[in-house]
Amino acid sequence: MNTIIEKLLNDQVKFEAQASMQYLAMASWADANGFNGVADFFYNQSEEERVHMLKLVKFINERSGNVAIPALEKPKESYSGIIELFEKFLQSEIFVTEQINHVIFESLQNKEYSIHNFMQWYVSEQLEEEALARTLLDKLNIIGNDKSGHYLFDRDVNAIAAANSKE
Ligand code: OFO
Repeated sequence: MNTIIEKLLNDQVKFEAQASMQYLAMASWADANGFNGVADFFYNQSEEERVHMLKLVKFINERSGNVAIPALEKPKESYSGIIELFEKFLQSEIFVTEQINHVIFESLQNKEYSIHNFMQWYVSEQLEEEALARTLLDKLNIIGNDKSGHYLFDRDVNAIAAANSKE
């Protein structure tokens, strides 16, 4: 495997793993602070990111590349409230999208068309996740700091997410 691409795919393994651990920390914070719906939402997101990471690990191995399982940074653990949680979610998704775009750019530069093809799955995934993060954050910004609004958001977050993914 082209060494530039191998390095970029390994970096992407780290970003997906980092997102998974970040969402796990966010789920745990929500769980500990009485937001059970938000906690379930982020437990699921954490699981999804782990799947994204695994898909890359398996792909690199299938293509006879070398996988370097990365050390991760400690995720942020405490939050001022659920608005900050969803701001962090959107920021994290935007960051991952930028990194995926970089892998795609380099695959084309290096004429690695099968990598380019493989990465298209991540492009669609990011489109959905960024849209979801924006929708949920928009809703929270409408609600503002109203506690009963947060209660209803927490109760409905999984339904909102499911409805959004069908749009
Ligand atoms: Fe891995 O899908 Fe978002 O970050």
